[in-house]
Amino acid sequence: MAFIEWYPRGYGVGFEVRAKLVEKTSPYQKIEVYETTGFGRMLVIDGTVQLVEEGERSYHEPLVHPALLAHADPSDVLVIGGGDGGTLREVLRHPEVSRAVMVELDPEVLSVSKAYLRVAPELLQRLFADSEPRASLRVESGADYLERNEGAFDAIIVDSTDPVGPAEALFSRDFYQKAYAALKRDGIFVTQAGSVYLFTDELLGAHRRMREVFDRVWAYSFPVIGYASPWAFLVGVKGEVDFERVDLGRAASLDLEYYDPERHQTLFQLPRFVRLRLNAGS
Ligand code: AG3
Repeated sequence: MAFIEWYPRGYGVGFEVRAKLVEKTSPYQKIEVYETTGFGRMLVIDGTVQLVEEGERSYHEPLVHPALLAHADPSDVLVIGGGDGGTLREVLRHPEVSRAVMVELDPEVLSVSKAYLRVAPELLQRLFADSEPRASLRVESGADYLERNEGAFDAIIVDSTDPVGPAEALFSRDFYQKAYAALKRDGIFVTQAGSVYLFTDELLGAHRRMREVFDRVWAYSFPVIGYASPWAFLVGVKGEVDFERVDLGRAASLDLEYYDPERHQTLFQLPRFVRLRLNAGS
């Protein structure tokens, strides 16, 4: 048996699966967990692969660590989405982080993740019990939360689904403006931004809108296990944060598996036509 996620133009990314462990339909989306034969359990939302247990770090590391290592002192961090807990787990590996907030829209993603995924089960448990000393959970829309928290965060990390349905708003100019306002004077924003080859137009659109809002914007990519790779990420900064430099001293104690801070520049390697289109803003 196989599960295949179909991308545009008949491009599929598939896994051999043994069984479907759960399927739930929330008011927002359909959530499924499969047992794969080679990569542990797999979380699927609305037919799109969110993670495989044995490979999720290839997404969570490049989403979280470049941004936090580029910021001089990321003490207040906001995660929007990321209900499986993997992003927050990586955030909390930074001792500089004194307060992290995860804002997830769909409580069903949280409970399915806690019950079925071995990504961050204890962390989710502690969040539910409000007993995680450095982190807290809010179940609501990220945009609403941002509006009430101007100037509050050093870093904002968006771990969303694709820009259709419930996550579409997280790629709008209006949302980027709210995120910019929720950053402190010097702050960094990072978001997953889709498949470089298969969602190129979406990537370019998000990049263009971010450039209208942030002081500086960078696009980068990483090969993620389970997605149509390379996968794109977009960073926007406010004030004095240079995303081309990361703190290698702080990086050394993180013991990373995928993202290589010593080779930070390789993140910026993009296919030439994509780089040219990003630069041209079209
Ligand atoms: N967030 C989803 C990234 C987008 C995946 N898209 C796709 N497969 N079409 C991942 C959640 C992990 N914390």
